[in-house]
Amino acid sequence: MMGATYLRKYFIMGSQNCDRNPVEILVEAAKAGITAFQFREKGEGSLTGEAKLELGKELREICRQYHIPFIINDDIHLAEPLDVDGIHVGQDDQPIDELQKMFPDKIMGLSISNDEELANSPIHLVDYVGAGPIFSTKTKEDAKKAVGPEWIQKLRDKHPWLPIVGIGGINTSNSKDVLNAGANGISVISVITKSRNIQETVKNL
Ligand code: TZP
Ligand code: MG
Repeated sequence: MMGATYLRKYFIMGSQNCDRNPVEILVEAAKAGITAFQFREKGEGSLTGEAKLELGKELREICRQYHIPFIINDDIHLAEPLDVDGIHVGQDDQPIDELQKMFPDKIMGLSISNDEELANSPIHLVDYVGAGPIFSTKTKEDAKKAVGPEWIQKLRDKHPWLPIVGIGGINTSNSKDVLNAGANGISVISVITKSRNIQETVKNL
């Protein structure tokens, strides 16, 4: 698979996913070789307002230091203050065509969970698609049905050049299945935030 190498080991996190300092976790993950980062501060226990902005700034600086793209989940009002490299949205967020006009130079990522969503998505306007949940996950409360690596294969057959990153329940044992199905990379939350050895975990993803 060529191109979109930044998708290979894409770490997603917010403070609500962390049992210890998120700044330390991101530094360890960056040193270990993650290729992209998404700040996803949402759900139970997440920060809001000024605290969210302040944490975002710290995480953004780490990404700058390690030359890792910094992508914001949903919060487009943070795109400017955090000087983000990209924006990731879901099916129920602001439409991609509007975002593309507002932020023509930023990486645009879109979540797609099934055939119906695929049919209704302007994939010609996105830089990559987040496909999943591939496996079942406890990290996202409202996660849709797990689709399995076969769905990546189907997406890949339909769209040979589309940058695809798998998401949901991915760990060091099953990441190869996602890559072998045709994904450019894998995105993970808990396997890194809960790892006792981030160096090893990232290496084995
Ligand atoms: N979208 C679909 S599954 C998921 C998101 C944000 C959570 C992935 O977390 P984990 O811990 O890697 O399963
Ligand atoms: Mg969203």
